[in-house]
Amino acid sequence: MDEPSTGLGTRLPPGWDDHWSGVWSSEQRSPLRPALVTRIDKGGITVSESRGEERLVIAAKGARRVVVGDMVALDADAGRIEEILPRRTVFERRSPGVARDQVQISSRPLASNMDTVLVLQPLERGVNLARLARELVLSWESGATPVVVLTKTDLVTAEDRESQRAAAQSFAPDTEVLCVSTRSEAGLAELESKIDTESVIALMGTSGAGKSSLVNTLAGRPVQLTADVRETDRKGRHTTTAGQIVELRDGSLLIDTPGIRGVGLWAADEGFEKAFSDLSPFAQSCRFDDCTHTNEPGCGVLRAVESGGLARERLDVFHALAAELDELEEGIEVLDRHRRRERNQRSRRRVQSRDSGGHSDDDGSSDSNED
Ligand SMILES: Nc1nc2c(ncn2[C@@H]2O[C@H](COP(=O)(O)OP(=O)(O)OP(=O)(O)O)[C@@H](O)[C@H]2O)c(=O)[nH]1
Ligand SMILES: [Mg+2]
Ligand SMILES: [Zn+2]
Repeated sequence: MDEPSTGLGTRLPPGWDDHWSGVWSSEQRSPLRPALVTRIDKGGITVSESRGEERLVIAAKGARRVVVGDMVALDADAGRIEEILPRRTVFERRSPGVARDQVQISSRPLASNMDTVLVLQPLERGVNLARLARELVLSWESGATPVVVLTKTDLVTAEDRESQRAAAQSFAPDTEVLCVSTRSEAGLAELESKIDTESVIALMGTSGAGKSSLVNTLAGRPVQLTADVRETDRKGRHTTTAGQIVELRDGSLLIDTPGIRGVGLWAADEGFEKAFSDLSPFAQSCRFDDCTHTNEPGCGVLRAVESGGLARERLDVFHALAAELDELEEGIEVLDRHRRRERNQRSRRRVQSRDSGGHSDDDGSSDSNED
C-alpha cells in the first residue's frame, strides 16, 4: 500500500505509524529517507530503513545527540543522519558526576519514542513501593504510559500475590498492574495483549526483577541485554554500547538501554503529578494553595491520612520524592548562576585576548554524548 501523503512508498522503518507519516509530510524532506536508530555503540550508529535491514551511518553536526529509538531523516546515499525527527517521548537522565570543581547537573537524552514502559517488580522479594513510586514518576515524565508488571508469581501464594497486587495498585493510580511468571507462563498472554504490534516498549526494574527472562520470553529467543555485556566484561575493556532495539516476536520493539534502569529523578513536574494523582482529590480541599501537606492547618491530605482514606506510607513516599526534586531544582539554580558567571568571565577573557592580539575560540559548549 502506497502512502500518498508522504510519497515514501512501502519501504518504511520499523515502528513507523500515522504519527510519523504526519511528521514527515509536514515538511519537505525529500530526497531524505526515514530511518529508525536501532543501535548505538562504539562501532557507530546503526539505523534501519526497513524491517530486517540495518546499516551503519554517521550523524551530521546537528544530529549528534541521536539516541536509540530516534526516528531520523537520512541522506541514504551519503549514509548520514541529517535530522532527528521531533521525539514523541524521551527518557532523560541528569548527567551525574563532577566536572572540573563544580557539581554538574544537566539532562541528557537516553532513549526516545517509547509508547509503553514496563515497570517490573519481583513478587518473591516483595514489592518495593517507594521504588515503584519513583519509577512511575520517571515513566510518566518520559511521556510514555507505564504498566506495572509484578514478576515470578509462581514463587508466591495466590493470597500473597493478590495482597501485593493491591498494594502496588494503591501506589500506581491510573496504571495497569499485571502479574506474570516466565516460568509458569501465567499472565504472559494478558501482558502481550497490552502491547501493540507496532509499539515501542522499554523496561525498568531493579537487578533480579526478571527483565532478561521477560525479554527472552517476549522475543522468543535468547537476547543479550546491554547491561549483561557490561557485567561479563571483566577484561578491563570499556564497552560503550549505549543501547539497542530488540524486535519481539509479535513485531513490537523493545528499547534496551542500561541507563534507563538506573535513571535518577530529573525535573519531573508532570510525571510527579501523574504518579501521585491519587492525592489530588484530597489536596483540593487544602486551605492553602501552596500547601506542602506537612503540617499546615486545614490540610486535606493530612485529614485523609487521619481518617484512613490515604495510607501514611503513601504520603511518606510523596514527601521523600518531593524533597528530592526540590533539592535537584536548587542544584540546577546554583548551576545556572555558576554558568552565567563563567560565561561572563569567558567573554571578558575573549575581549582581553582580542585586545592583546591573541586568538579567541568560540563558546565551545560541547555537549558530548559519552559517559
Ligand atoms: N521462579 C521464577 N524465577 C524467575 C522468573 N523470572 C526470572 N526468574 C529468575 O530470577 C532471576 C533474575 O532474573 P533476571 O531475568 O536475570 O533478572 P534481571 O532483571 O534481568 O536482572 P539483572 O540482569 O541483574 O538486572 C533469575 O535467576 C531468573 O531465572 C519467574 O517467572 N519465575
Ligand atoms: Mg538481566
Ligand atoms: Zn495539604
